[in-house]
Amino acid sequence: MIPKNHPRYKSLMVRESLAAAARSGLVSLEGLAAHGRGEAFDYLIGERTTASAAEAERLASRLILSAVRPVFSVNGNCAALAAEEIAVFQKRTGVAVEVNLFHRTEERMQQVADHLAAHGVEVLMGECERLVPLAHDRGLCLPEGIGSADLILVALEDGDRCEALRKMGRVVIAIDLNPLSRTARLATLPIIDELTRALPAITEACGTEMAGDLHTLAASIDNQKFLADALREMRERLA
Ligand code: PTJ
Repeated sequence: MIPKNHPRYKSLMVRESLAAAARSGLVSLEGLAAHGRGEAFDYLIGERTTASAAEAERLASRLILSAVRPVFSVNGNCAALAAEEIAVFQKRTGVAVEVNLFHRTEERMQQVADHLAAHGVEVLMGECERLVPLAHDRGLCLPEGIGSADLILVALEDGDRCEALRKMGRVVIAIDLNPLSRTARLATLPIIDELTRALPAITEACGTEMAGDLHTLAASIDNQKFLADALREMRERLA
């Protein structure tokens, strides 16, 4: 039992719920390590949304509003941390939600989809094909989802998929607390913020921001600036 007045109450509760999700198989054991890495970077950035991340979140909402086929790619960690926020985000934006797992089994795919559906998310389901050229299972996706999306929102993953999607001409928004990760460095737009802070901020901005031409807008984004801003914030806190 974690006392409510514990100074790290929220963080400990999130850990506890992720540990339970790992025991049930919703989150992979590796996902717990990924969460710990995120916690460390969140500490460094001050566990708050920086002005630069808020700007990225507004930009993200413009990109999403400008996309014709936006898809949110959700893994076990995302589903366990933010199913409710994903449901609200989807209702506001109409974004398609597809489950994409690194530690993929058909059983886990269904488990993540069921968890999202139980929180009101409409999950795209069907026959996956290897449409993203990757040797591992993140390459498997739905032809009517990530396979034909013009914009893909990814969160809490570091690896080669973002690079592959960019090479396919897709716009990629990455929510990732680690500004040094491959995914953050290679995304069209990196959002260096915690998932459950970033998603509501993007949802809210969708109510005020305007759509434009997706690729013109994407080409105008300086992703290095957002990475540099986050690294500067972290350095300042360390100094
Ligand atoms: O559910 P699966 O099978 O698809 O497994 C997911 C794994 C664990 C494989 C996936 O999440 C992963 O590859 O994790 P990585 O490589 O550790 O990358 C996760 C990134 O997300 C790291 O850069 C973390 O800093 C970051 N991160 C962790 N928690 C959060 C976060 N970023 C934003 N908000 C968080 N809550």
